[in-house]
Amino acid sequence: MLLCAALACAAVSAAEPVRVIFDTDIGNDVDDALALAILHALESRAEAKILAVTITKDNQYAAPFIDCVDTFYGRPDIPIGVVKNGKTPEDSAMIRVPATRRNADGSFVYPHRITDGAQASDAVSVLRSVLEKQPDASVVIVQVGFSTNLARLLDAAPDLVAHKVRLFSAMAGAFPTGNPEFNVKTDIPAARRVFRDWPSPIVFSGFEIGQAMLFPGVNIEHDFAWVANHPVAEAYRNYMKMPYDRPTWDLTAALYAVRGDRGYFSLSEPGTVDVDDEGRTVFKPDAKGTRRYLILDAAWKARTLEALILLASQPR
Ligand SMILES: [Ca+2]
Repeated sequence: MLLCAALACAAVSAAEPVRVIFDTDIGNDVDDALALAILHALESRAEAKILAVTITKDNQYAAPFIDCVDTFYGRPDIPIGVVKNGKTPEDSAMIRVPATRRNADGSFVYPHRITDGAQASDAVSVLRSVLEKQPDASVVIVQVGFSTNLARLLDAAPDLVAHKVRLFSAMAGAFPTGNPEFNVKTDIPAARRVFRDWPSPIVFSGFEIGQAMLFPGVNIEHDFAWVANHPVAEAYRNYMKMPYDRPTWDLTAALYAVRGDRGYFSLSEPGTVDVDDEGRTVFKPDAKGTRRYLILDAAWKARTLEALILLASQPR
């Protein structure tokens, strides 16, 4: 009797998967690809549900690469939206090589349907149509690139954002102070708009968090070897000369978005975040503020990094 009661209790209290939208500048650094792998692993564990992937790197191979990864994990129907007239159009081998590599018979090594970003829908349209279908206060946005898409969404549909989004998990800035960080300084007006006006709480993973935990390049060769061709491992090999270790910036924002209650990080006091003209994030403590930043406790660092490595390389 007691056992049945306990099981019934566990069944009804099982958490719903976290509804995630992943907004990425995929192609500018390899941590975006590892972060997407983590979200897929968390979806396989029924902890997350990837509602859409939207892209802020305005390059033709960004959407095809995302399509490769989503299809690789068995989820080819996740909506993909691309920025129009966006930042950083530069070529990137980490997305171009996996998205174009073919087998001897001419088929793609990583099957995908979008072969040019021009075929994909506009990111703001995708964000709107996906959010409209979600319950109120249910969606977590993981933004690991520039704020271009989310600033445009906030301009276009502020009420939709206010109703549907529960949390905004951003890899951006440096805390409590630091140099202008790439994701912020690449689109300063958009970052300023989002970090000042976004209606839900925002939790920042600053530059210093990912910098303190390096993804070991050796794990790319060992832990992803369960399959002959892995699009994320291939992206890693094409980003820089192997072997190299790389900061886990975007991975930390993805992990926090889904497992925010697992003690991988602690949180700063609440406050406000403004962006100065050089792209620095300026945090001001404020008891009524809704912005916080992650703090990495030394005692938890090894455990948190191990979670990132295991989830990123988890077999599908
Ligand atoms: Ca990124």
